Amino acid sequence: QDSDVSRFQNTIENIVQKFQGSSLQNHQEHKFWETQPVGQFKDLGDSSFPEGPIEQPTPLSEVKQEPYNLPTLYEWTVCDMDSDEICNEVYVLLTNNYVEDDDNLFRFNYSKEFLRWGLRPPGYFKNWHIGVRVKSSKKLVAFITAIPVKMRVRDEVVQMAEVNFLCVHKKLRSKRLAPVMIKEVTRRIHLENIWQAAYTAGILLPTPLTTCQYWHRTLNPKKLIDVGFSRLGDRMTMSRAIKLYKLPNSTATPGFRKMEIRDVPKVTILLRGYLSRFVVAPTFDDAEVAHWLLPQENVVDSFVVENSETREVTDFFSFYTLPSSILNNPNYSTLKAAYTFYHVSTKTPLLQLTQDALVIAKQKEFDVFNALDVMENEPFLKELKFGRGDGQLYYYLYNYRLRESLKPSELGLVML
Ligand code: MYA
Repeated sequence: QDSDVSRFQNTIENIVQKFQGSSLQNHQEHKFWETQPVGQFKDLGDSSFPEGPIEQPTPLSEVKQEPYNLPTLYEWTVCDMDSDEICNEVYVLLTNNYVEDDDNLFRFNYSKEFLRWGLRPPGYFKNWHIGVRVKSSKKLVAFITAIPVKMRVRDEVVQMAEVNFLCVHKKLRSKRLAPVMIKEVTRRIHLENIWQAAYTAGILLPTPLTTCQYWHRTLNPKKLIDVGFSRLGDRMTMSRAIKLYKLPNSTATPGFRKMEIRDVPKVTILLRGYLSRFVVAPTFDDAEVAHWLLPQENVVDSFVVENSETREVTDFFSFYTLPSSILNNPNYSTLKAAYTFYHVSTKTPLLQLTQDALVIAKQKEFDVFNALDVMENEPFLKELKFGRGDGQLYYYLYNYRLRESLKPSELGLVML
């Protein structure tokens, strides 16, 4: 019966998306996206297409060898993230021009250490960190990146790129620079003989793999209310809110400790096992687990649960640190936010594991703890007093079609 219900929900979703799609096409064309190998709104619900690549690879010799043309005032640059100076230029561009919430109260403020972590996983390509400069002043005005990832879709592992950090300076918006940047990153990915990609965006494009939602767990109610992140509901007072969101002073799970390098092989096994349950999920090897999950101050925090007698690692939890700038507030400049990353529970209930993570995040003075409704997150969110955020996060695949869109719980992928 459950699967009937979910099939029904899927159908409804498809109808809603179809409606949004057709209304979008009436009001807004997708001049660029209509030319790309992605599912198109007009084809939604048509199950006659086979699953898998939309276009076949072309011989590498037929891939365009020279970069796409930019408007004459601009030039391409590779952003070498090893260089402090260039890393700083990227940081400044993103800090001033990257993603804002719908009300323009907050803007993501990825730290330099975070950008270096996020952009240099094992096997990364330097020339996939692409910038655009003004020729005359050399000012960095746009950016787009990709990193390699092995993604499993059902039973198939597909080498893909994850595309992220697309940003065009506010003064250069709506000049069709983004499509050129997307084509250029695509070209460089093709040159590595990779033909698929995954990406997320807060806007609806043709057409999502799934539509997810952020949930937020208040850790510092006073500040969140002061800066307009949350509001006191009816019959809620500040002192009640403080009481409601209070957390224990220490973690509850015996053997809960920071992940160490010696845990890597065990965590890899746990994570590979867990991620195999989802329809779409990355597959990580030891080197990738070490890169993505070993704790790094102010970047990523990871914990294991180790049985004190058997020394077995049974559970794992991680979150990453992504502050937001608070725009135009006289009292505060930064919102300190933690985001759930990957986790595995085999012995400790996920609810308890997450509660322990909340305790740690509170100790580390985070203001809010965010989670997506992907994987098996949904059930614990309500229990742990997360509130549903507004706005959606859409996940996309490039040049790979699935018969129908997924439920968030069928997705095992978290992107930064
Ligand atoms: S998501 C984060 C995106 N960044 C921001 O939101 C930061 C603030 N905004 C900006 O910097 C600009 O508004 C951006 C657009 C740069 C986003 N994903 O140049 P335009 C399409 C995909 O005139 P601008 C992230 O980083 C738009 O629908 N397409 O617009 C993942 C329109 O096309 P069409 C987008 O506002 C990125 C065209 O661009 C997005 O000046 C994944 C308009 O261009 C978006 N977020 O600049 C990229 N926003 O007419 C795709 C707008 O058709 C990767 N557009 O509707 C695809 C895989 C590639 C690799 C494949 C390998 C095989």
